[in-house]
Amino acid sequence: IAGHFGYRKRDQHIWVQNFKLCDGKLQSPISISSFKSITLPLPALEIIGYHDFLSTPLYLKNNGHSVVVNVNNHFGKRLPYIFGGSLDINQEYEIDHLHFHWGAKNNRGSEHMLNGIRYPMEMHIVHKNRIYSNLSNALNHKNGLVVLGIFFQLQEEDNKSLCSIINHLTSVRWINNETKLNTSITLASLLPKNTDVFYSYKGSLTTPPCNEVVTWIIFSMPVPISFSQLNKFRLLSNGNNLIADNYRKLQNIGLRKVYIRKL
Ligand code: SG4
Ligand code: ZN
Repeated sequence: IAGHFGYRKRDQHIWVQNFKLCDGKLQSPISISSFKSITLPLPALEIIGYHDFLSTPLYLKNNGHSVVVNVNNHFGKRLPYIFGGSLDINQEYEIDHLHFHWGAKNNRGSEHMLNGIRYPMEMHIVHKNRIYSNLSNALNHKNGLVVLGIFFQLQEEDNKSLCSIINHLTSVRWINNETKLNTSITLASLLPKNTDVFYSYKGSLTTPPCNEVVTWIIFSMPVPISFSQLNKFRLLSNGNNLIADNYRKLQNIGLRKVYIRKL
């Protein structure tokens, strides 16, 4: 969708020259602080179909900016979707794809920061409003997308739930490489154990064209990943450079409010 853009400091500075929206007032990512967030008595986020195995074949692709698992629509089967929480009543958002942002070093990689912490990786599960026919149409509407943000935290042991994806990373080392996963996955296995506590705010795509159409939902609890698993993401390349450090610099919160749902 976006064409060429880079993540180095001098590259990020010129995003706005080619993509005017990147200069807006509702940009992402931001630094989130639990103290500065507004507690709301929000209902739980309803997460439907996340325990079902995704329809196969599932494709893993290196698009030069990230590695993406595309979720395809399967005739007769409803895509996993979300509603409730901080989302407008009666609006349902169905999954489109998921992708990752990671660092070359353990002290960086996540796009959002939470209470001063930058995690080594952040996963985005991108959902589009069911009223729009596809992702590019949704990008033209303020209520077009909801992205779930999930932080990863290093631990000693492998996270078994990530194996089906990580085992295939060597097959998508180079830009535009695509491979079929040989086992299906459930989205539930990729979520934190606890999804009751989350932050929500109005923002944008964190990449060009930076459309301000995203309701962000960031889970407070991180998901574990081992050092050796994270290292496999770090080998991915866009042809000229490693993809690692594919996170956008923090954007101003401005007049926005960040809400938190607690138990
Ligand atoms: C990544 O580059 C994805 O590969 C893109 O997905 C995604 O664009 C982009 O990030 C921005 O998404 O959740 N980080 S983000 O704000 O979802 C879109 C595809 O190009 C439009 C499919
Ligand atoms: Zn993302």
